[in-house]
Amino acid sequence: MTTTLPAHAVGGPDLPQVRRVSTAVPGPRSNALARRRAAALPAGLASSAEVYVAAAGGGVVVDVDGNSFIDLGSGIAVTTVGNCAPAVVARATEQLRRYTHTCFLATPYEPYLEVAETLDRLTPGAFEKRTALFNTGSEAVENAVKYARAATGRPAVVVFDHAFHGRSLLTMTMTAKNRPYKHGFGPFAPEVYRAPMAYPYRWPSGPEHCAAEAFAQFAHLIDAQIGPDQVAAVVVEPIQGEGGFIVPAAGFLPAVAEFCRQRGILLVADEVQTGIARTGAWFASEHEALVPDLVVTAKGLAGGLPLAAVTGRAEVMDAAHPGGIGGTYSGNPVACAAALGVFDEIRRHDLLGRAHTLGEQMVTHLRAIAATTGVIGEIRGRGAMIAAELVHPGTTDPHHDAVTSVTRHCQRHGVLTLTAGTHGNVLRFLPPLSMPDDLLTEAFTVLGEGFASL
Ligand code: PLZ
Repeated sequence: MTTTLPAHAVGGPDLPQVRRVSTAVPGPRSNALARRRAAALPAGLASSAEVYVAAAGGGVVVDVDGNSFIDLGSGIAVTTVGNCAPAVVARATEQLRRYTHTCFLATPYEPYLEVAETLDRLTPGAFEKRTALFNTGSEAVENAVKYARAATGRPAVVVFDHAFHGRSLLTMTMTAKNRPYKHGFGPFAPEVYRAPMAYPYRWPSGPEHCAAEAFAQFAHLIDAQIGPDQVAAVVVEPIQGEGGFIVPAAGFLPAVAEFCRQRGILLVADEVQTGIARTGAWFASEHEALVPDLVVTAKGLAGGLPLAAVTGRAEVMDAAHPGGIGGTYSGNPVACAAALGVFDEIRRHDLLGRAHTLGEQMVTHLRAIAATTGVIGEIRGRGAMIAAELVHPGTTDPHHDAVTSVTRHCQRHGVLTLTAGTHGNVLRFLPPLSMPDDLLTEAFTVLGEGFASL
């Protein structure tokens, strides 16, 4: 049985930009697909929404029952330039007609070079750089560690509390949270060490001590416990994504960077969630003038096609021997063409500026909601990467149930949101930058009603 799609099931910005819920959520067609799913897919694959997609574009996702949802998730920070963005569709379509794959390791092609040249130019740092392409964020993080080990000859990797770096063996090990990511999947990879994150809202002695104390503990871990000459790399998200949009206390990341520089430890910025215009800069590292040795990108890079990259200092990237790095699909030509379309869209529509504007609007809406409820402990983030951490009123105790109930309210009323945080108590907002102002306002009105109904 195949579900018949609604007639308007063509995505992109021409999709009617409306919120419309005309069935129960999920509707009958989504329910039919859910029954097929239960019989065909394993339980370990979970989805946060119960509706199945027919088309998406601009600021909406339309489901197979014809309901139109305002999208505050962008497929987990991927469709930053909008779903089916015109330049992405045009470039990818043209590429699909030429060749779909040759394998860059077998017969190379120009679109790969163009993506690499662009990232070499755009990433922080005036030095000579190189870029290698991969398929997923996990794969790229894993390869960044391979480069760092090859270049330094050292084994250890230092990561932080609340980090998310992926689901492969090494990157699952680097990820902090046990459930759902690690539970039952060990043993884990060796030589991964974890330092506290400078998380101002939850720093025990108060936010004003956060940067200095977190840095002291980080330095102690490396200098006293691991040994600085054993550490290949420190891998850090400039704003932690899955961890709950934690913006490290000001000054912490620059101190970490200087510490690494003095000890020959490579600084790897995992910009998989923050990179490519999301925070109002090409890279979130720029907000604190951080110049990482290696930058990892994925998600927003190719507008929804699987593409990831490691960009870094030429001498580090050239340390891995010829043939030591690769993969059958890495840097697929259709995904590369899509990435070139993403760069076009960002420039053409000043999406860095748009990320700032959307972010300011979201913060304003959230502050208004916070004034009417006791459960918003903190509003934080940068650009179009904004979150609200929910707590039991009058405390900082995580309020997971409030997140679940607001999320459910939003979904039933035509707004798709995502959650995050080690305690699952963070609502995160990642609208596509193609979101019209009025739709964003409408989404936050629905969100406010969700809070009011708690
Ligand atoms: N690094 C900073 O945010 C992916 C995870 C979804 P992949 N985040 C979404 C899930 O539950 O698996 C992510 C990230 C950061 C690495 C990754 C991993 O990227 O493309 O999912 O492998």
